[in-house]
Amino acid sequence: MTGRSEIRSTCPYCGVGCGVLLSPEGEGGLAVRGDPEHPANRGRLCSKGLALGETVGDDGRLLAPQVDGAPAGWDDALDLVARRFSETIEAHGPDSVAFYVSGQLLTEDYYVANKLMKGFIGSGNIDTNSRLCMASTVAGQKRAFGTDTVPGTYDDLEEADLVVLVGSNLAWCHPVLYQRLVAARKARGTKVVVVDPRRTATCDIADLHLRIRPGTDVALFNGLLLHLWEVGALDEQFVRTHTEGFEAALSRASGSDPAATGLTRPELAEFFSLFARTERAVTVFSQGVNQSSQGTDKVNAILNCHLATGRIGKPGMGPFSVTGQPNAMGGRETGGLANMLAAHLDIEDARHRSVVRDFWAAPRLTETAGLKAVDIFRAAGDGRIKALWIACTNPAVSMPGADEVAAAIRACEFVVVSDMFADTDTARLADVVLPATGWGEKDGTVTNSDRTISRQRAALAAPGQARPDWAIFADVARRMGWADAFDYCKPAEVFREHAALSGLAGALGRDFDISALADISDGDYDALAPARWPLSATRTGGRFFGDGAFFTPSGRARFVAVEQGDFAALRSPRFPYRLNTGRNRDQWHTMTRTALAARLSRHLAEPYLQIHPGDAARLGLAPADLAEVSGPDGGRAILRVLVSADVAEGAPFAPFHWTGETAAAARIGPLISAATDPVSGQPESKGAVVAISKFPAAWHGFAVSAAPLTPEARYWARVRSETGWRAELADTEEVTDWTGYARALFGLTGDPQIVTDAARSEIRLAFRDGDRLAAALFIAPGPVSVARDFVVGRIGEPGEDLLAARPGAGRIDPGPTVCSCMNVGRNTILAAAADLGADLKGVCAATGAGTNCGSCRPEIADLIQRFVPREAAE
Ligand SMILES: Nc1nc2c(c(=O)[nH]1)N[C@H]1C(S)=C(S)[C@@H](COP(=O)(O)OP(=O)(O)OC[C@H]3O[C@@H](n4cnc5c(=O)[nH]c(N)nc54)[C@H](O)[C@@H]3O)O[C@H]1N2
Ligand SMILES: Nc1nc2c(c(=O)[nH]1)N[C@H]1C(S)=C(S)[C@@H](COP(=O)(O)OP(=O)(O)OC[C@H]3O[C@@H](n4cnc5c(=O)[nH]c(N)nc54)[C@H](O)[C@@H]3O)O[C@H]1N2
Ligand code: SF4
Ligand SMILES: [Mo]
Repeated sequence: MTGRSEIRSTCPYCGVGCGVLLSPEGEGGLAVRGDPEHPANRGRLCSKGLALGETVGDDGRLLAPQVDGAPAGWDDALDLVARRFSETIEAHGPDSVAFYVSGQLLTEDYYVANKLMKGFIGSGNIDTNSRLCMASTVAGQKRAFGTDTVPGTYDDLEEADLVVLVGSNLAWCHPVLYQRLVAARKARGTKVVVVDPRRTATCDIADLHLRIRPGTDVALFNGLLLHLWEVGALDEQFVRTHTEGFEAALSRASGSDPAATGLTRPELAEFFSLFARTERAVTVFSQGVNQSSQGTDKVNAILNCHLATGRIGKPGMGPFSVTGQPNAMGGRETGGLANMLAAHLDIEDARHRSVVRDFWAAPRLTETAGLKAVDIFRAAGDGRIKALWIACTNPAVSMPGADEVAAAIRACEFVVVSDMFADTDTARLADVVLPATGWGEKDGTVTNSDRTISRQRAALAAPGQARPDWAIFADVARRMGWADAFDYCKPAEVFREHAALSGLAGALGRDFDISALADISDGDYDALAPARWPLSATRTGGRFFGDGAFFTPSGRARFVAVEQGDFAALRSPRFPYRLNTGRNRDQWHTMTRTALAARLSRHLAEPYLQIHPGDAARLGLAPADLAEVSGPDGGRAILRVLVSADVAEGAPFAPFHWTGETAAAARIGPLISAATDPVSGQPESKGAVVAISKFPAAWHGFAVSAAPLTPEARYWARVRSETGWRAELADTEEVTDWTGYARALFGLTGDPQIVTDAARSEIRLAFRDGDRLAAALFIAPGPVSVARDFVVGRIGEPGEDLLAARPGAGRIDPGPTVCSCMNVGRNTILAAAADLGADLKGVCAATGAGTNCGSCRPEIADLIQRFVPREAAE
């Protein structure tokens, strides 16, 4: 039940698509709790969802349109955008313009943008950040099933006896689904296999962790297919009646060598036999599969094994692509990728095109696919694309070759960016920046990983002049001369049109059909409860393909013969390390929203390089040193060293969250090569070749401040803290005037109190505002060792002994935060564990850690297991 004033909505982060209940609290505040009635989460939320209330408000928001860096009125800005696009199309044709959009747009936003580009401008040049995310899955599913269909539902993870997680760090990236799996495993003893070269928090529940050599998934699943055939574990009836191409796939698979995975024979045998004998098996896959120059083949290697055993579309069985973004699926449903039409229809099919053309009364529907993300930016860089509109994504950070992408945006004649925030790395490069409303302020629908459509509802007023994306696109379309086709007043109108078009697709025998909602009233749209598609007169919710009916011309599923790749190409003598990249538990992508919540920055407050002890020793890197990482295309990053055997030798890991706003040199995008999968066009974001060396810092610093900091140093990283801001700093140049340096850093003019510890060559400076501490800076020749949370807590307090910089007597320094909901640090957990032993439940109960959303429980378990025996002995 909702409370009287609560508004039902959906979390804007991951593809789990959890329901939330929102209560506006006045002055822009928002209380958030999990919706007990939403089928995806049944009341649960993870740390990011729980902190949503701390990320709303006007802080950093773009409040008015900007043209050439100056505020402008909406009419002027929209006129300019429409005029520049129209003139460019007039002079150079429809393919001289492009849109680059996002899986974080709502379905209604996406529908309008896609209709404008493909139907009215008449080009296929609209692509989305889903190209960096789900494109390989889309391509793989289309090859096998004839459509981009996710066959199963979340319930399958709970009804399975075996869940294989391939290239998925579910514990951090889909935390609520992970919690559902943890609960199911407890109840029914589900076996869990994790296939990941890295040991992640997800491995906490793994019965078997297969640390494959990066990129060798095809060899593993080809080996599995062969094994299933050898031991007679195939569903021959299913293969014979409902599929085609099995022999070719099997024969190609027999050419693969599972030894290429680097796994031992017993490991392979255990996995193969577990899969062969467990009927109820679900294979969950994510970016370790998709983000690869062989991503589509990896997807098909997995699908082949499920088709061969007939384990698809039945309770507890099936391949399951977990989507990243909240509306990755809605984007696919509206045709937001350059090679798709709307409603899962195919651009290359003349009949499909004619249905869409007639439905839209489109003057010049595109006949061909457009440029994919990497190619859009290449074309913007070399002048083929002359007008580009980027909405709801931050490509100057997240694209491979991000430095070239930034240069291409700069070089392009006319660039429009729609974003919530004024100062993103991408917005700063645009000619026109349009203020968009964001989560909490906008209305529409999203589709999660298991095809459940949920409403996002507005609970707060739009800040300044911000407007919803669908309305901005429609306004420009009207100004370009298509007033009737874009005459929308509200998202419900867009949704009805989208649902009606899907009915035509359904009539053509396609999977995506929500025609039951085509006549939904405004009131029913407002009240729409989460519902899984298909939703038509003949089909409601449920699974696909259990009946063996596929969407290919023959009605049979296709096995795809896939070959294990050649990984020698990925190695280079000058760049001998293979950099793996991905996500942190408490940050979302380029941090524009999550960085607003101080507690989310406590978990991992700095960009880091996780590197194997053997590599670290070879490179002369000690824990907490800084490493310089460089790539063949000139990309460079400076990252904090985390020495850990969780990563394999030669294959370090770095999160890609940091931007030019949050760090001096920690964007990972410039290190990633623009090599893409030949079928899907998805970049290889998980395998950059890099060189690593120690960053020769002359000094390291740690700064805290009540006001924002402006660091000047070759290395810095800043985040919000509970009392203001904190930053890590380092440089190779000595500083002679620390007082002057600190004044510039903090924007303060007063005289600091200075303590110099000559024996350790350390300097500490503190600024006061009256008797309260306003800012402090700690400088040391090596990594600064102060109790950071303690120092952060002193800001705004009457400061007596801060420069001693050790926690006060009798006080425990809690250490870096592990549990962000209950704010419990590592040292607190280790202290409790030293008393209680390796008892996860006891430690959680004693400290409060892990008792709310539970996202941190794998980490607590890991800490206890790995550190207690040693630390207790010390
Ligand atoms: N906290 C948080 N959650 C998020 C997001 C976020 O930014 N923050 N983003 C969301 C989005 S958009 C997405 S797409 C999802 C991504 O969710 P995931 O795909 O689960 O996350 P990643 O960390 O990108 O990568 C998953 C794993 O792939 C492994 N891997 C690398 N190379 C290989 C390989 O060759 N084979 C195999 N089998 N594994 C490999 C990596 O070691 C990594 O642990 O997360 C969503 N959820
Ligand atoms: N190295 C490396 N690179 C990667 C990945 C990786 O694993 N490794 N993962 C890739 C993947 S899977 C993904 S999904 C991408 C994500 O990469 P991006 O899409 O670039 O990341 P976000 O930070 O989510 O960018 C969303 C932008 O939209 C803004 N925004 C939020 N809501 C709204 C809205 O309602 N309207 C508008 N107009 N703007 C809004 C935000 O402020 C932000 O600037 O990164 C990809 N890049
Ligand atoms: S798991 Fe967390 S981030 Fe994902 S939708 Fe649910 S609350 Fe949001
Ligand atoms: Mo993603």
